[in-house]
Amino acid sequence: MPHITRLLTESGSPTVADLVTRVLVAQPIIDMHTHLYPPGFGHTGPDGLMLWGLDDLVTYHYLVAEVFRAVPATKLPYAQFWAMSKAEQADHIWKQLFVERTPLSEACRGVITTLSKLGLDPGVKSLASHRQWFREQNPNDYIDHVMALANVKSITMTNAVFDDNERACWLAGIAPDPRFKGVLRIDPLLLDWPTAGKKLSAWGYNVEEALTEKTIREVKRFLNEWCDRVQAIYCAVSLPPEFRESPILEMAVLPFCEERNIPFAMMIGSRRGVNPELRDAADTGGLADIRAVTSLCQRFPNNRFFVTLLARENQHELAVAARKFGNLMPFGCWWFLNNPSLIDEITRMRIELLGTTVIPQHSDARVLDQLIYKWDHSRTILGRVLTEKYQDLLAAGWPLTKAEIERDARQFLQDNFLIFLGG
Ligand code: HDL
Ligand code: ZN
Repeated sequence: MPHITRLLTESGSPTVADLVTRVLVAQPIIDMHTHLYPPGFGHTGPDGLMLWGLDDLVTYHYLVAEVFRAVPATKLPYAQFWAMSKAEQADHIWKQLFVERTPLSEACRGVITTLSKLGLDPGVKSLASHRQWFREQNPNDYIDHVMALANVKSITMTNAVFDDNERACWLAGIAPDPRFKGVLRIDPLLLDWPTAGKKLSAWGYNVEEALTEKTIREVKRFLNEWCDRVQAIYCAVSLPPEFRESPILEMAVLPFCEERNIPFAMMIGSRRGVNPELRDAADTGGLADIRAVTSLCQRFPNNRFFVTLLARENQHELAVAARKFGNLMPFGCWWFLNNPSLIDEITRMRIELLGTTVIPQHSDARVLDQLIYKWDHSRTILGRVLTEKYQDLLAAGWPLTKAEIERDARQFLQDNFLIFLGG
């Protein structure tokens, strides 16, 4: 009996695609990079860090950028848009991108998928009819509901310690929420050490601009105290395309991460604020230099590096670099790459070069509800790519089993992350 026939007979699936889909849907996910927060960080009003529900979903910064293409600032000035209430902004976006135009973009389709999966009619002309349903949701229970719908078992946060609002929350005392894991995000420390150093001094760390032994010791104390406070499972930074090296990274951060035995995540390629009027949507991306990554992997063999790059053109060399360094873990299709055509291309390339030893996706969700669509869409694409790869393997004579497909799904969607965390 041909292997494919045995596989399908044993699994009771009519096709390989059906079997792969069922296995991926059933596999709980550990989402290794999001901007989500539990309710304790505030879940309403302009300072609430937990974004959730209809108006946050529709005013996602990706959609803000897109609506200013449909109605340019010459017609609706940025200041006039930002003066609107969040509901008024959402109504404007809904009218322009979902009623006057077909919601074909990935960010638009995501809202449609989310509403449909929540059991709400995505074809409404006005959002008003859905607002009552969201008002009836309890934010804490809603987190469980969304995680169940998305089959996400753990949400990894991005805890920006240099953000005054978030830092104040932590200093006021935040009860840990087992559904959320902390990550210490330290962009200013690497991007503008002189300014960051002054803040550390104000916070009671005895540092000076010169990277003296005392300063390095105090920077490590800062990192240690905040990793304890947020219970960070790794440290992270987003770096511009021009990033080549950083003394503070090499003298303080990486030695600290090695001593604490936690990975360091570098997200390289973000060019901040090209259009500041768009606020969170102000940024664009650029080509990074893979040598900045390989140099660190080579010179810091006892450190572990999660790396994601923002330029499509960097993806192949990142995958090749990962063949050279076991302490390099490529992850996700980040930001402007988180679109079906590019997720397909990148995932296919990574599996062909690295097999099951990568982390194919993170959601980067900023609004809780987005977990539903970001993972539904990514599971579909991962399933399509894996189906093709399994069919190729079966054609080569491999006696593929359902248990192997389940093991692979577990590695891709949780174990590769957990194992790399533990070192
Ligand atoms: O720096 C980052 O972590 C990026 O993901 C930015 O937050 C970006 O604005 C974003 O949300 N991308 O999806
Ligand atoms: Zn992010």
